[in-house]
Amino acid sequence: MSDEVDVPEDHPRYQSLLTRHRIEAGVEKGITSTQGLIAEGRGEAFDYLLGEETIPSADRAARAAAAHFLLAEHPVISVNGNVAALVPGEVVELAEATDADIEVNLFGRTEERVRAIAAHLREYGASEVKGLTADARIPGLSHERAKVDRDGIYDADVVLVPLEDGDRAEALGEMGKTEVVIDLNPLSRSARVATVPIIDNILRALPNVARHARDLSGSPRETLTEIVEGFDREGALDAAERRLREGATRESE
Ligand code: PTJ
Repeated sequence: MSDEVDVPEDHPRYQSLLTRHRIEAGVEKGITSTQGLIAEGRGEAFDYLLGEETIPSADRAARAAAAHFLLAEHPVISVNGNVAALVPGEVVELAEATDADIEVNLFGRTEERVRAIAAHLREYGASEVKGLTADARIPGLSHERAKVDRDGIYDADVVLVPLEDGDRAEALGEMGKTEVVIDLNPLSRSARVATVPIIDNILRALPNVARHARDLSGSPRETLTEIVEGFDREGALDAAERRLREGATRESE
């Protein structure tokens, strides 16, 4: 997508300018909310401090997430307006690599925006996108993110929850689901309660989970279970927070 922005790829801020451009284009296309612009700025600040790279603990988290997805009976990738704008092709790729469903779930939910996001994901190759039926609710949530499809997130055993600092991950946990969270902020509410917090930019994290899923596909269930059980969630959160506070000075990431 190098022709998306009018700056050379070797520009030091190329990735961040490209990201901003995608979010802006998402707002213009009616898939991203204006709040999404603010969320993007917040994420960018954390990525700057993180060194705009995947730290080793985030890579281990991505591998554990891939193992969870491959072990799952019914994995679902939840998509909001920022995710749809930033990584539509990567969402479809991960869904294909792990046989997962894709479901649109929005904080600022309007039927029009759910439909626009579903159409956008289909343009990138998604065969089916859930989220329009919204015939079930996540118990304990009063806002629009509670609305889910009965045969989608409601029925899922593993849910990928990217880019939301909120209470849905905790409510999904209370339903007995495993949540994989992608968020650049290790202090976000969602990251703090996740079974697997991946503290990384979604632009790097999603392709990384898909790559691990492809590497691990065909592995025996015992191998996948060992990866899942060996993952240290507290350690991953601590390592990311240390990187943010101290920079790349430690080897224990
Ligand atoms: O499309 P909707 O209506 O569902 O609304 C979505 C937004 C993102 C607007 C809504 O969920 C929101 O307001 O989110 P917050 O509370 O700002 O949280 C977004 C989180 O995502 C923050 O913790 C950011 O650090 C993080 N974040 C932002 N961009 C990225 C990111 N994490 C990973 N990769 C990014 N590119």
